[in-house]
Parts: sequence; C-alpha cells; structure tokens
Amino acid sequence: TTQPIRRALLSVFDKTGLDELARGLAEAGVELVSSGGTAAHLEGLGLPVTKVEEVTGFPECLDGRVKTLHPHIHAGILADRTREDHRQQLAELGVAAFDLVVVNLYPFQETVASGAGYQDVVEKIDIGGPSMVRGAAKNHASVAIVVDPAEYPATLEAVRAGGLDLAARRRLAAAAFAHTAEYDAAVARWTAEQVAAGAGPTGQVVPDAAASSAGEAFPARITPTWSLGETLRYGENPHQAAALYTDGEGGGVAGARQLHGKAMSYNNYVDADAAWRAAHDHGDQPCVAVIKHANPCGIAVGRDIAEAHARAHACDPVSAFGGIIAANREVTAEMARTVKDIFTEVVIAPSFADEAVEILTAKKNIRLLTAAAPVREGLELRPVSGGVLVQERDTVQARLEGEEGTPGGDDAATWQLVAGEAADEATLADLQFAWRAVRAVKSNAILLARDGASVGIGMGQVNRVDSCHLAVQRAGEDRARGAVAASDAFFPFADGLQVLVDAGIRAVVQPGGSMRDAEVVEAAQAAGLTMYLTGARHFAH
Ligand code: 93A
Repeated sequence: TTQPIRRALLSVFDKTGLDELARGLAEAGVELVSSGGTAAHLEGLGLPVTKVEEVTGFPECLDGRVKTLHPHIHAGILADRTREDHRQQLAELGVAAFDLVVVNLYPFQETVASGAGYQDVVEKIDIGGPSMVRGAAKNHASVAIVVDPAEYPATLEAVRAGGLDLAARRRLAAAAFAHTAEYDAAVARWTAEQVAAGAGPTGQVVPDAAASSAGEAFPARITPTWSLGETLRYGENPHQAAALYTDGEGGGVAGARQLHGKAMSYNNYVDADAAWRAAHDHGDQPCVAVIKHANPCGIAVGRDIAEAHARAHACDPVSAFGGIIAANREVTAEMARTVKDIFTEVVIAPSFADEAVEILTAKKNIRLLTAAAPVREGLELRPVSGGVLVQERDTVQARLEGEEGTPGGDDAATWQLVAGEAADEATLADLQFAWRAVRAVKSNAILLARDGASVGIGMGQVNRVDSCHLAVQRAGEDRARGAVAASDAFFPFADGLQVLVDAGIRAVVQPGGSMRDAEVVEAAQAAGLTMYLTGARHFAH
C-alpha cells in the first residue's frame, strides 16, 4: 500500500518549515509544482519548481482568487491510481497525477481576530486551498495530504524511505477533513455574525462623567462595545430572528456557561435573567427563584438550597411546570433529585455538585447553566419604537452577603411603623423577605410570604386590587391566613388592603406615599394589622 512520491503539489500561505521540506523532496527526486507565491519562494531557494500556470496553461487571475482551480490540477489530485480507468483517462487528457499535496490555508481566523475590515476578511476566505485539501483527502487511496507544518519532518522521512503507506495517508486525510471543517465553521460563524450585526443592537450605553442619580446631565453616550454572543434559533416567537449580544464582561446570564441541554432560546434567556436576579436579591441565604414568563411563581430561602427549592416550588406547583429555576448556591444532589421529577426548562446556579449533574443530565432536554452573579451596576436599556430608554439599575435592596442595606431597602431599621404593633423578630424577617422578593414581580405586585417563602403572588395586573385577589387566591385560605404581604407600590385606596385583611394577612410592608395613605393606615389600624412603610417603590414593568 506504500505509495512512492514522485510529484508533489505545494501551495502554502504559511511558509514555516517549507525550505527543509522542499529541499528534502527535491533531493529525493520529487517534482515540485507550486502556486505563484510558493513557487517564487522555492525559486528563491534555487530549487527546481514547475509553476501551476505552466501545468494549467492558464494564468493566475482575479487577484489570486483563481490560481489552482483548474482541471489540470484537480484531475491530478483526484485520479484514483488503483483504478485502470482513471489512469487511462489521465493519459488521454495529458494530466500528470500528484502523489503528495501540501497546502495550508489563508489565515482567515487570524485575519478576523486582527480586527480587519469586512472586505479584507472576505478576501481571506480560501477557496482553492480547501478544494485541494478535500480532493487529496478524498483520494487518500492514491495521495498523501499534509496541512500541518508539524507533519513535514515525518512526511519527508517517509518519502525518503519509499513513500507513505495507506494507514498514514488515511490518518492525514482525517486530519485534513477536520482542518477544512474547522475552517469552514469559522467562516460560517463570522458570516452569520455579520448578518446578525446588521440587524441587531450595536451599542452599550455609557453614562457621561456628569451623569448622576440626581438626574441632571443624565444623557448617556452609546459606544459600540457589544459583540455577538450567540445567534438564537428565533426570538420571542418563531417568526422573529434573534441573537444574544454580550458586553464581554462574562457576568450574568449573557456570560453563562451551558453544561447540558438544548440551545438556550430567547425566552429562556429572558426568564433565566429574571430568575438569576431574583435569587441574588437574597444573597445572604440560600435562595431559589422559580420563574415563568419573567414572573416568579415561587421564591424562597432555606437552610440549604434543596430546602429553598422545595419551598419555592411549593408556592405554585402548577405554574412551576416548565419553569426556569435559579439557585444562588451550588445545586446539590438533594435538590437535583427533586428537580428531575419536575418538567424544567433551565436550571441556573453558580455551580452544580458532580452528583447533581449526573442526576439532572439523565434528562436530555433540561438546560444546565453556571453563571457569575448578575451585573448590578450600570445602566439598563429598554427599546421604545424609535429610540431607547436608559436608566440606572434598581439596586436599592439588592444586597449580597455581608453588604449593608440601603435606605428604602430591606433594612427594617429604616422602615416606619404606621399601624399595629411592632412586628416580632420572625414576622419582621418575613416582611424583609417579602419586600426583597416582591421586586422580582411585575407590577402591580403583591407577594404573600411566610417563613421565608412566597406562598401567593399576584403579578402584572392593571390594578392593585386584582393583584391582591390573585395573591390571596394563589395562596389559598390556609396559607394566606397569618401570612405577611409586600406591595411593590403604595395602595392608592384602602380596597386592595381590605382584600388582604379579609384573607387574614397579619402584617404588610409597602412604600407609602399615596394621597390616601391616611385612609389606608386607618383600615390597617381597624383590622389590627401591622404596617410598615419603606419609602421606596419597586415597580418592575
Ligand atoms: O484565492 S484562492 O481561493 N484560489 C485559488 O485558486 C487558490 N489556490 C491556492 N486561494 C488559493 N490557494 C491558496 O493560496 C492556498 O490555500 C494557499 O494558502 C495560498 C498559497 O498561495 P501562493 O502559493 O501564491 O503563496
């Protein structure tokens, strides 16, 4: 099976190691055929070389786009010398066969990485090179293909020893196909990026130096620092094209690493972000948030992450079906054992215990992500038709382990008791939990909690009374009675509060600030309900 090497085609962009190889081949009596630049290089070394142009009788043209793309070259590469009919045809056509093809491709990836412009990158898409590589690799029965200068010494040694055997040619062919596949994947990726970049967002908002929360001089500057992270299968709906852009910082869900499961969808990202942020609003304790359609259907803290998950899930098991789960601590095997029996789209956590991965990956479709904490600083953008809204993030009550609370946040020392008796320690802890948790809920938001777990959530209603009804109804009579409530904004009338009173809620935390606060406080007093005002509102639209 050893094929003696008599004629070699050399066409390399990277001339590393070329001198030794070409000299060695020439000394071994191998005829060298080369494309323009390579031929010139070999002539410079004083080696005998036949130019591709001489073989084809056709000039290299179109700035080199057509050099080796010619039947005189490709028939010489593709003829199977084990076949009589192929040998016959070559003879009739006057085509000489190649025994060895040495090619390396235009540096496409390197050109992209260098930040070169569009057309420069396009010119570095090698067409003739991969054609020779694939042709020679296909015809490994007759031809040896070398794409890597690291293979030159061994190749030369084999040539001197009489040629390359079939096993060696097959191994080289496999490497060659892998090489062109990788190359083409890079070309495809870059091209898709260009398509997406034309349609997608291209900027990051950077506040002007003078910008401050005082509001004056907020105008921000947009700098194009986002880059395409991933082209998504589609957007919110299948007829919408979509992509994920990242700020390159590696934080939050955009910087997440996927360990398992199908590709993330647009909606998965939206929900994973909501879940991830919600879970991190309770940084000082193990916390799990279960999200559906960007709203929590359960948030809970626990002594450990498994307990937090069990209690978050228990808030609304019906809605948790097909949900997105975020855990702010490592997912343990214990938590994984529960999750695996619940249809879940995504689990996102700082890490997964090995055993948890084993348990969860038994489910083919569940997506497992690890991520760094959500980005808490900086600005948020929301497109409106014809423009984009920019605001500072609401970090008022987000606090990580060991951080101090901010006024208006969950630090009860900054709250104002306006009705009923001061809450005991356990009730106060629940109110703090509820106040932290309610900000993850779309307005109008009412969140009922007990023992560090949400038990009923009313979200996204266009009036607060309906949100109160929804929260109470979701909790059910038993769980509502004796629970505490948080409201993301003030009660404009006493009617919403009355719904909570009627359901047996013991204590309420809310921002206050309504024109009718007095009326609302009076209703609380009359019901013997404890009420705190925080002074800060947490709308989430
Ligand atoms: O522009 S191409 O796609 N058209 C061709 O016909 C062609 N033939 C070889 N690029 C082509 N090549 C590439 O040119 C090879 O893959 C190699 O990277 C380079 C070698 O050119 P030269 O020998 O002129 O330096």
